[in-house]
Amino acid sequence: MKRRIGLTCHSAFGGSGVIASELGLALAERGHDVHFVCAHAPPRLIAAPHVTLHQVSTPTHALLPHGEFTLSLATTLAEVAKVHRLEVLHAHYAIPQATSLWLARELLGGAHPPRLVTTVHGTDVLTLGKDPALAPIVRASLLKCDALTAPSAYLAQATRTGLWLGERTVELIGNFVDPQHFTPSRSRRSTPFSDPTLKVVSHASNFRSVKRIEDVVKIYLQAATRVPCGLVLIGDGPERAGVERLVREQGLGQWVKLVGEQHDVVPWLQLSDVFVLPSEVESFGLAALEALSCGVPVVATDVGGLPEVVKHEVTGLLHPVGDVAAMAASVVRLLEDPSLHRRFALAAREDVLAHWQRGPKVDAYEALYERLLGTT
Ligand code: GMT
Repeated sequence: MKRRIGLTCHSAFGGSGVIASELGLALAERGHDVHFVCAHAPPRLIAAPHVTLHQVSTPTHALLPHGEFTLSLATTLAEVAKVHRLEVLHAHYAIPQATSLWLARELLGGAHPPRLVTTVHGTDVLTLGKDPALAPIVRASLLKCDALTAPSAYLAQATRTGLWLGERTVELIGNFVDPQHFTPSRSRRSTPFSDPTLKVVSHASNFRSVKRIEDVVKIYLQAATRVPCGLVLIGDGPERAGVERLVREQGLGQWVKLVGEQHDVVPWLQLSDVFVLPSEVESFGLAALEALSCGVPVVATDVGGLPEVVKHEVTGLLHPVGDVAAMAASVVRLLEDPSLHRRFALAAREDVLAHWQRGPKVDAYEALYERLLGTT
C-alpha cells in the first residue's frame, strides 16, 4: 500500500543521515509519498526529485540565546504532517529527532495522529543516553514512540538495558548498502600517490575522538615499515587538524593524503587495498560495510556491532580497541599475501550481496509501518 511518510534526521555527514536518505529514496522509488523534515538536505539527498524536503528554520532570537531547534523541528513536523496527511513519522537518531516527534504528535492531537517510529543509531544512546543531563529525555522520547529499531543486535540490546526500557521491544533492522553503486573497481585503479605501485590503506569517518584517528595513523606507520603503502583519510571533523599537523611535522605528505569530506566515497574505496576502522565503539560501522561492498577487506576493532558487520578471518580482521600492533600486523598480512587478500575481498562482496542489500531492509521498514497502521 502506498503511504505518506515523514522522515527526519541530522543533516551533517554521518551514517544515520546516510541511512535515512537512502531509506527515503528507496521508499519514494516504491511509490510512497516521502517528506524529509530537516535543517538542510541530508547527505545523498541533494538531487532527489522524488522526495520533498521541508527545511526547518530556527529563529535566532535574543530571548532564546541557546537556539530551539527541537521546538522548531517539532512545529515543522506537525505542520508538514497536517498538510500532507502523513501516516508515519520516522526519526533517525534519538535526540532531538525523537523528542520532536513526540512534541509534534502532541501539537497535532486528533483521533488519528501519525504513528511514530525511531531508529537509534549509536552515539544517541551510547553517549548522549549516558549523560545524566540528557538520559531521562532520551529514554522518555524513545518510550513515546510506537516502534523502535536499531541497526545491530548489539545496539538493540544496549538501548534496552542502557536506557532501562524494560520489556519494550527494540527491533533489529540492519543498515544496508547499494552494492550496484558500492562496487569493486573493474577498471585500472588511479592513485593519489606519485608512486603508483604503493598499496593503499584507507579510513573514512567524521574524525571524532571515538574513531581513534591517532590509532589509524599509528597502524599505518607500523604497517608502512614492512610494506610500501600510502594512507588515504576521507572525511572531516575535530581531529583532522591534529592529523594534518602531524603529517606536516613528520614530512609524511607524500604518503598520507587527507582528502576531506566526499559526496561519493566509492572512487576512494575502489583504490583501497585495506580499510581500517579502529573505533572505540561503533553501533554498526556503515563505513566498514561500504568498504566491504567495494571488495575491500576491513581491519577493525572487535567492539559494538562491528563483529556483526565484519566477519573475523572471513571478510576482515578484528582486534581489541587500542591494539595498534595487532591491527598493523593484520594490515601487513593482507597487503603481503595476494591470495589471502583475494579470498577476503571475494568473501566481503559475497557477504554484502547475501546479507546487506537495501531491498530486504526497506521491506522490513515497510512491514513495520503496515503493522503500526493496523493493516497486517
Ligand atoms: O559514527 C558517527 O559518529 C556518526 C553516527 C551517526 O549518527 O551518523 O554513526 C552511528 O550511526 C551509523 C549508522 O547507523 C553507524 O554505522 C555508526 O556505527 C554509528 N556510530 C557510532 O556508534 C559511534
